[in-house]
Amino acid sequence: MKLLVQKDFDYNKVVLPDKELINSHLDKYLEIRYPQLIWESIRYSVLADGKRIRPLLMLESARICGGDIENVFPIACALEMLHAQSLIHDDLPCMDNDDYRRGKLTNHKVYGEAIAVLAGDALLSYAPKVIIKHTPDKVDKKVLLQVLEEFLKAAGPMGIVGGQVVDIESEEKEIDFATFNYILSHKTGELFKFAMRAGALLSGATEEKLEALSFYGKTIGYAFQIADDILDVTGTLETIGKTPGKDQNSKKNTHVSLYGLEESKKELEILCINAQQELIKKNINSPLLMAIAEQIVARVLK
Ligand code: GRG
Repeated sequence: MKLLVQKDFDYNKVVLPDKELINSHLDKYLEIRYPQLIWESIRYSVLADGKRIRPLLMLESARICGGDIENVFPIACALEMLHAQSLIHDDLPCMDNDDYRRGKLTNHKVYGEAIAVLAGDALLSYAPKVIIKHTPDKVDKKVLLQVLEEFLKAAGPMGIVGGQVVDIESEEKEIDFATFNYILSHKTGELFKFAMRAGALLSGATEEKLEALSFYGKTIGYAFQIADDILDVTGTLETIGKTPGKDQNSKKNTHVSLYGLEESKKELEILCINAQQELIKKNINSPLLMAIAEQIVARVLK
């Protein structure tokens, strides 16, 4: 099986309108209030130039399930806020200790550690508030509650926090595949899976479609982390927007440190092929989802 390439599909051009809509909603939700300093610090990180891959996936998942994307923006933006929070905290001296993120100085380098911690904390509690306050009334409350529960699960010790804890615990240790698998699927896979599930749930998807989209999300999320591990070795500050070589310096268990660069590239491609094939098998027609799987591979080969 081969990775399917979308001919004449200009990814950046196709996603631009949605990216602009996501950014304008984020800008609106994060208007500056009192105390100004915390909102400035939050806006500095959230509105910085990120790929917005998670909210883009959520919008597409809703579209292909026949949903109204107006219902999805608050949750898509809350997910981007949660992601930004994880980046702010991940960059702190007590975690990965990085000076650069999204091509500029990290939050704590500009605002200091105390405000960076608080910006993360504030985002974590403000994001669910955005979901509750801004999701249109026409969304079924039972569905909204399920989405909210899945959001909080993905954000907490059964999701991204759990992944990060096992990642930290495993530094400088030999770990088995089950432990490594847990790290990747929780640290990164959970937010991708949630993106696909939330879009589908809000759009009344059938159980079969929901399962297929969940599989796609968790598979490309896992692949995305392998790509991130590869780029930590092969990328530069200019291409990845953060300091390369951090994983090796902190003796982290990454796909590359465990299996080598070539094996990691192969595994990345296999996962993205599997994600594409799942869509084909379940008759889910989305040139964008096909292209995203392809882009994850293309990014590391550039
Ligand atoms: C969520 C409560 C809570 C705590 C966070 C710090 C932490 C716990 C988790 C770290 C998780 C982490 C940083 C995983 C790496 C995921 C990853 C590949 C990030 C890069 O994502 P991109 O490439 O970044 O989408 P942009 O900048 O484009 O958005």
